[in-house]
Amino acid sequence: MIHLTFALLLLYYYSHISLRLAQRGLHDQVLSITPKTQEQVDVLKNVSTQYETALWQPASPQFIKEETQVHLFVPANSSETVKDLLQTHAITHEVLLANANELIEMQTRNDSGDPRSSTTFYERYHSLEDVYDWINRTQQDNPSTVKTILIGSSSEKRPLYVLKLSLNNRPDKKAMWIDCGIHAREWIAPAFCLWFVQYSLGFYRQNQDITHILDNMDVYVLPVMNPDGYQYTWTTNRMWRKNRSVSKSSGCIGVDLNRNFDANWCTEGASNEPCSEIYCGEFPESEPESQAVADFLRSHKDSVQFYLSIHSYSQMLLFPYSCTLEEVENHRVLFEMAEEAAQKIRRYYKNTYKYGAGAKTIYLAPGGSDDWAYKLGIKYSFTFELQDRGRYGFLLPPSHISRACNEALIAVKTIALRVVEKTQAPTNPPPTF
Ligand code: 9B3
Ligand code: ZN
Ligand code: ZN
Repeated sequence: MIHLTFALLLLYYYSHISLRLAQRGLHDQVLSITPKTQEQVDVLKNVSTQYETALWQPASPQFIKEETQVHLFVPANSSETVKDLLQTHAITHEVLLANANELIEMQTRNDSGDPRSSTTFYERYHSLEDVYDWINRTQQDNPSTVKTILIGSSSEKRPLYVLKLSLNNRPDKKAMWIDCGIHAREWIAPAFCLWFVQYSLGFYRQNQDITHILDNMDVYVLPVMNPDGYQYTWTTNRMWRKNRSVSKSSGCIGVDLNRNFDANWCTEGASNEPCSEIYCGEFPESEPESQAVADFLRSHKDSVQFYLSIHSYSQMLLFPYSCTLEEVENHRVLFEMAEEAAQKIRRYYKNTYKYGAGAKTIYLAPGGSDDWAYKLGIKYSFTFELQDRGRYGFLLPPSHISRACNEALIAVKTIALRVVEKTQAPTNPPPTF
């Protein structure tokens, strides 16, 4: 009896402690902070580099400026220190996500597929192992239309597989390329690549638009361009962005693959500091992942007309250039394509996407894959930033996957149809919208 009372007392005592810890924000949290003065900007730059935080937005502390929102992931163990520091400098913050751990748990739950769960495979996030398994199954189940092509391997020697969807054998067929998951923590991106493949295979000859697209173009899909980083976000650090190659000089890990391409490489908007989140690498294409993609596209540049790279978050349809404020020669055409795609998303999904040249719409940033592909000669080149605009950020709940992918899909179809229209005289009449 005494023991039971004691145990109950203990239980009572500890439940109060954990309640108090929770109230003081001792979960991993995401804060939204808008610095008002240069001093506050400097404090934030310090906080985001010195503490165990992860900057969600902007991509690097160098872009923090007055009157623009900063989204900062703050792990529980730094929470008090960071909040005290903000308070000392009279910096106000809002809590965007009060309990990030809960969301992370939600995203990795029942990955292997509980047969009783009501969501489909495509409405969940998948571990790297599951993605590889899915690639295998997809190819085996569609032997006449899907091929897997090994284009290279990652720095930790994981294979980089591209799926080639070829729904008919017309001669001299053009092609489009989609890559997902350059950045490890942007989980909605690989989810979109899987979604797109499944939709293409399932709705060919059902949906007029996808039929017209696939009749005129083969599709190359790289579901995870950065498998090492993706794996690392599942096992160790959900907020990891770069790949996992080791820098000899500093011991820091990771190159930002979207700063490693040969397009005004490592100029303003990238960093030559290996510990930075936007480290450009030792030289252009120094990383096996970017080199594999660049080699593949170089050897297929005559057929590939449309390049697309999927990222998150912030809801933007971007096209070159990001690496300079100069306009590309076909700026007007790309702008109109993005505009039409954004209008469709607004009409069908009541959601807003910004669109425009990267440098003017998001930030000046060199070394990106879309700019490089454009310079290679792929004149229809885009980067999509999918949902959301910061409510959940990189931790978009699985229940949002379907909407996020469907709206991106409508944008892809809209642009792909225009590319088909512009790059070949169609043998079928083009579809009516
Ligand atoms: C960046 C560059 Cl360098 C580019 N060419 N196109 C898009 C972006 C934005 C993404 C990035 O790498 O920072 C957003 Se996550
Ligand atoms: Zn990204
Ligand atoms: Zn992004």
